[in-house]
Amino acid sequence: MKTKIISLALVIACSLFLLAGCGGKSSNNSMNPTSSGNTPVAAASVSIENFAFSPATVHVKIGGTVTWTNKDASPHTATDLGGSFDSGSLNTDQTFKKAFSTAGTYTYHCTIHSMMANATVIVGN
Ligand SMILES: [Cu+2]
Repeated sequence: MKTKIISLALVIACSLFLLAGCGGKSSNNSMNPTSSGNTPVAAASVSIENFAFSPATVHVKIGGTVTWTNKDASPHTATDLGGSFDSGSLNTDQTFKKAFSTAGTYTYHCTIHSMMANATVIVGN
């Protein structure tokens, strides 16, 4: 009987957590008007916050850098689907910096959370 109540509490806690994650994600994307600007920058920053990459798209010059910072309590990764970079697991406030010398569009995701997908780094002058 006691175990049943504990499992039920766990299920409810998990559902609340998922809902909170989704809410944070959707409200976050509209907050960054500079995200997908057409002008490439020499250095871009991406914060990983509320289970989302913010901004989801950055545009850097060839040779430019992108720095990711994990602002969540949960660990995250920034992992290129094409294999050209992988931050490994970043804990709270840890950063990962990558220089891009080849033009292209790099789509990356978090290997820990499948819903954190389709973020991009666009490299080109
Ligand atoms: Cu993650």
